[in-house]
Amino acid sequence: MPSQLEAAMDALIAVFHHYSGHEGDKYKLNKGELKELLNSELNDFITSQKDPMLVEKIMNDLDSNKDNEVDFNEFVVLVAALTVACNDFFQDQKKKSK
Ligand SMILES: [Ca+2]
Ligand SMILES: [Ca+2]
Repeated sequence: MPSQLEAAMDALIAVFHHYSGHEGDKYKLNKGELKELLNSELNDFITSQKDPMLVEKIMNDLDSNKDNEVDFNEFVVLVAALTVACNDFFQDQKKKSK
């Protein structure tokens, strides 16, 4: 049995490759693939931002080597940032409920 963290890491890799394999480079997300991933996997986050340019902005922010694709290294930066934001949110909620 993998630990919870190992299962989460496996899931992260599986999700990335599920979308990155659709077009072009199998190991990178182009803008269309990134959009699909965000809409399917992070729909609450995307809709909460109410920003039609959000995918473009995320793409620009993440694509640190400027090849117009998001590789796994770039993708984990997004996941880490969102995870930190979620953790902050839960800590705030906990403080408020005390
Ligand atoms: Ca691809
Ligand atoms: Ca890139």
